[in-house]
Amino acid sequence: MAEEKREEAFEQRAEHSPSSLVRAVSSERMRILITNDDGIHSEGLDVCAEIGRALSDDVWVIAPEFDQSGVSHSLSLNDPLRLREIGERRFAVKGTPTDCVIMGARHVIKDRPPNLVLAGVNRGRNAGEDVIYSGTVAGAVEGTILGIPSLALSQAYRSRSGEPPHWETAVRFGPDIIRRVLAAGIPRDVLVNINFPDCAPADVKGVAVTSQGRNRQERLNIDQRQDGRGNAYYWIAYVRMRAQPPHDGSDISALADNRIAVTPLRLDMTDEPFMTHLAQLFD
Ligand SMILES: [Mn+2]
Repeated sequence: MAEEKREEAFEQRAEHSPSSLVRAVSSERMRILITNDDGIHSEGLDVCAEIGRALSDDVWVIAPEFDQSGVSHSLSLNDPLRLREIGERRFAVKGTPTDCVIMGARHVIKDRPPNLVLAGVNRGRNAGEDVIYSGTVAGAVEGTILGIPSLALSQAYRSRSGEPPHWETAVRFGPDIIRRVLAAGIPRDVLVNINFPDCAPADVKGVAVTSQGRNRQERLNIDQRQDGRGNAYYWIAYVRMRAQPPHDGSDISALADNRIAVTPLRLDMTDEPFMTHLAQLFD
């Protein structure tokens, strides 16, 4: 779809039902809930809080006790949630990112619920199908389900490089991008997934608004090993592939070009063309 057409469709939708546009309140009154999936002790969580404090002085951190990467949208139904107050406006929850957002909005700060949820900054990108597995994206999804404007933030990096992630890239560009997105307004039932490229701030080539790309699933692999008694055990592993992704306007291709990828994602996963096609089968 041409850019103008898309803009028109967006405006029509906004006009049609004004309530479909969620607008965040002015920054001095903005209450921000920060969560992540890497856990309460992760560096990226502090980076996210720093981004939050650039936007408002009312920042609450509620994050999982332990690393929850890959838990996706898990909800703890069979185990109790334990809440531990660590400091001023800072809590750890023995639970998932989804649990944390619900605990925040419906318990810890329910008297004045957050008007922005920031999830991250994840250690590693969440692009393509990563968003399906990601606990970081799930935190933003949960905020969106609760009607709160929500963004997921991830810092791409090569885990085997031995170099730490370029957190300074997220810190440098995060606040301005979030401010602009909030000023435009995020439609209801939509969240924004932001990925920062694996490079220093000076090497960032700009911001790209992107679609959700496709990872190469051949990368997924089972790594079989042997324990001390000769019994097999397994790790889910990713095989490294160096191929350059195609220039397809996706989050993955933007990151390969050192651009920041900003991807709007919908809660509604219905495939409308196929829905129409299926309906004809059952007429
Ligand atoms: Mn993670």
